[in-house]
Amino acid sequence: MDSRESAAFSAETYFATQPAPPSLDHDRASVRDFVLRQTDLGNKVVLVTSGGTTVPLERNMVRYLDNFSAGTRGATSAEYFLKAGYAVIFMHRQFSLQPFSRHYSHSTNPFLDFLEIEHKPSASASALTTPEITVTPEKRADLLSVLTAYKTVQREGTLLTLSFVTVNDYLWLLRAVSEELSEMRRNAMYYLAAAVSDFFLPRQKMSEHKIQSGKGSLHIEMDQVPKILKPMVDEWTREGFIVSFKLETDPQLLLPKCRQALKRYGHQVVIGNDLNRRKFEVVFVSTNNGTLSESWLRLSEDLHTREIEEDIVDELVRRHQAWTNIKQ
Ligand code: PAZ
Repeated sequence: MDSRESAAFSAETYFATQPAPPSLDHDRASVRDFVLRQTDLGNKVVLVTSGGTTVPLERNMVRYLDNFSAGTRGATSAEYFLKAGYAVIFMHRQFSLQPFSRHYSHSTNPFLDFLEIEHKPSASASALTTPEITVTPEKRADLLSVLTAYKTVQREGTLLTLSFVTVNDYLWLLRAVSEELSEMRRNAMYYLAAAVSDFFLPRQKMSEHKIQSGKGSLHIEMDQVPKILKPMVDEWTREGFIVSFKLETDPQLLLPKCRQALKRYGHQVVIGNDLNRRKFEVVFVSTNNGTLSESWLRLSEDLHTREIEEDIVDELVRRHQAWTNIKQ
């Protein structure tokens, strides 16, 4: 296959030529069980994708390209969807942020700093004191609220967590999860917040072993990752409510790119965000009776303790409700 041919991989060619990850059947079965259970319980289900995908450069991988994303958007949104009564399939990049534990990330808020060792006096004055672990008093209220929500979700079984690393893992898993979730028809939402690589190296072009540095500079020609929103809308999901994200760094490009995506794929909502403003400003682009509608959602500066994902999720829950009310 020469590079010009392969530059236009369709989704069909992609899945016919790239290998499925070994965990795929197991993950698909767990999604099937989850969907059945949530259907019985009468819950709506949202698939949240989160974190960045990698592109390995070698089969025995030493080096890879990575995509920017800490997984904050996905992990935070998943929590608000759970709070709104949704069951959540959280499909995230391995080791990126996760709902609930994200509050105690080891780098920004190390949980060990929340704990104290107390030496309680023993019954007999001569015996050694017994050390006990307690929570720092000023951290207790926050921890209790996160822990209560976490335990409730665990007890109710409303969160299923799956992981990916490479863009190949992501594509195979996304297709499998979407097909299983499509059983829920309009009660399913797809919230695609992961940062997915646009280019990849097909397995057939990958060096088997570590690329050697002796030959001077490195030239790699990558192929384009297929635009999977098209088959997702047309084939993998049935009447599901699909929300994609568009990240740009040039503010002039943000709206045109969102409009283009909506027009090209015909799904329900594109949420645009600028890299440097994404924590306090996003734009919803959708169509209303064939007319393009754009609405900005901004956190005002005095609300810096609020998370924008709470407002994003509120708005989507409202729109999804309207979507489920539409009679076919
Ligand atoms: O994970 P994070 O909070 O650091 O970043 C979230 C995001 C910017 C990756 C997400 O909001 C997004 O825009 N995802 C889609 C990226 C894309 O255009 O492919």
